[in-house]
Amino acid sequence: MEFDPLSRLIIISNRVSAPKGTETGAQGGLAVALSSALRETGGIWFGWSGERTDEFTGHIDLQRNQGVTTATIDLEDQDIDEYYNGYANRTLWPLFHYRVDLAEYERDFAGGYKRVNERFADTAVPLIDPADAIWIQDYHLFPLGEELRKRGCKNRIGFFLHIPWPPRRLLSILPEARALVRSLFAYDVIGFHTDEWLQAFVDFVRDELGANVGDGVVTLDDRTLRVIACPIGIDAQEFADLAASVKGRLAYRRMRDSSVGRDMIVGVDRLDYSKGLEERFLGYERFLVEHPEERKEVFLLQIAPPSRGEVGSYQKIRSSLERLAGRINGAHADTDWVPIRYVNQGYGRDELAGVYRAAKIGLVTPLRDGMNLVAKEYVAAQNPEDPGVLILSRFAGAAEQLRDAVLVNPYSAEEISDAILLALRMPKEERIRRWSAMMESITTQDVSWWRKTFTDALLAEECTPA
Ligand code: GDG
Repeated sequence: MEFDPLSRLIIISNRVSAPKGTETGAQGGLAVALSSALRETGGIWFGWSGERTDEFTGHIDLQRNQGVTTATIDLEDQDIDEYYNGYANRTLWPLFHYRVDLAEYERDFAGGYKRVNERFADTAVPLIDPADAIWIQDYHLFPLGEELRKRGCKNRIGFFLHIPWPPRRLLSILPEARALVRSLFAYDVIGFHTDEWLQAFVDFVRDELGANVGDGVVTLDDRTLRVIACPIGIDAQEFADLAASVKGRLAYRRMRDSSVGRDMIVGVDRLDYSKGLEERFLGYERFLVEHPEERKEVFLLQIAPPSRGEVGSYQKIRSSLERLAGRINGAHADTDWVPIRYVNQGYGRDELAGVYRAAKIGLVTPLRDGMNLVAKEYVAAQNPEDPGVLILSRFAGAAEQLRDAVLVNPYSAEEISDAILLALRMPKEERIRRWSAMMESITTQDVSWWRKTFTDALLAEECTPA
């Protein structure tokens, strides 16, 4: 189904990433996908500017850049502390990534989360026309659909969750779990990356809320909600082109020159405890110990730009990783070789593409991940005639599609070590066979497919009757 020319798309997410100039790779994959959806359908991207204000006024900053209209609001310090650093990143993120030990439950956080969702609804409502389709993104904004309905919004409203949906017993630990999940019945469609996350959601609404479960739909009282598994993709062709761009080739050459004939293993992750970085370093160390003959033939480049630095658990993971990298390098380095190059800064997407292409192994071992785009980017950047090997955690959503990666349990140092050896010794024909199958999958289900699949499902719904 194509977009009705009269329906605009209103995308609402925590942060808004406006197209910035024409520099290649200035925007992330999701931002590019959402911007291109808006360019095709017309509409608005609404969310927090990332800026602070002394007093929330509801003032909207409307901008138009490269055919995309953005509408942003500033938030107060208390909002940012309780909603963003608090409920979103100290409560929901750890719990939804199975880290019950790190999740904090404070009523102030829950209160701030509710208040900011109300503020989003209050300010967004005047921008919405009756024929618009609304698409809300991610765990920061679970209750926004319900808040919009309370304000009389009868539009089709969809929600996409970018992180895992946890098992029922885990989610029950959240004091507000039942009310929060009940609020999701305000939506018409909810999308998840995988069947596993979708099924966990269905289990919760059936067993905890008593919802009826049908074929792709769940019903609670008078509300029926469609649920779909719709894995996010990347723009695979664009990423392959980035690897071949001038900056991509320069980065490739620089990495090759500095490798002096050794095989590079690469990891690229936001510095986050869900990404399994400590376990990865330990698995790599095990490889060095178990295979002393291979030691100086390889090195690990870990790129990990810091994120969410105001949250204590992120400060902790940063310092413990620094210690661990220091210890491993101290124990194993030689005058002419350092086993881990650990880099805390970010790079341009074009440089990143060149780095991926120069790596014999992409080591992507999150303990839990909604999807994981780095795995797909690594595949897209490879040389088709001599591709590297992707080692991928079986607990990343991407493992449902990328069955031809070398799949590992990221908690097992032995499995990581075995996988590295297997990848280093893998014959070229097998590397090409595995890569071709993965490339086919990420090209078919790319980011445009994701966006279209979700918006088609949303547009197939009727507007909510009065
Ligand atoms: C959430 C979910 C889901 C990383 N370092 C640099 C850089 N990156 C880019 C990567 C990739 C993106 O950041 C990270 O995406 P991931 O999917 O790997 O992980 P999250 O940030 O946790 O994303 C995840 C995703 O949402 C989408 O639904 O897949 O499961 O957790 O694109 O390339 N980009 C640049 N420089 C860096 O140094 N330019």
